[in-house]
Amino acid sequence: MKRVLFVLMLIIAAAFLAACGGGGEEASGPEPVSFTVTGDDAFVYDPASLSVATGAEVTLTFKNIGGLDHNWILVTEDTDVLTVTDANAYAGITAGMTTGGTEKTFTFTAPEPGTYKYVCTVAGHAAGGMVGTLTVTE
Ligand SMILES: [Cu+2]
Repeated sequence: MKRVLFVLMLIIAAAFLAACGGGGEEASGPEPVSFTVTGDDAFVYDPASLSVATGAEVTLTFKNIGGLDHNWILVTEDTDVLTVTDANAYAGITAGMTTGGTEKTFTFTAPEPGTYKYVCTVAGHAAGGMVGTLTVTE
């Protein structure tokens, strides 16, 4: 009888260890992502929409393929893009002013889930259509 109990305890212990060891493959968070967005003198961002999981580390390259200055700043969805300045960048997420033919690469952590906009703050550019959408998912 004692032996049966001992074997039973061994089986329970083995099952317990197996259950605990199984968690090793679990991801620790969302995968990091890299985006390249171009901006041009027709006031077009390409792509004009991006999607990323909240908490993901984002490496963004903003490539100014025009001749004018352009930039890429993140703002909340309800921001009036016609009056926005670099100082309004959500959580300081901005490429900064980027001269024609140059690019800037920077990283940020994807914010809380929701819809955000990215916009060029050079006078007249957002009005001309230089606005994109960043969707942050759960
Ligand atoms: Cu611009």
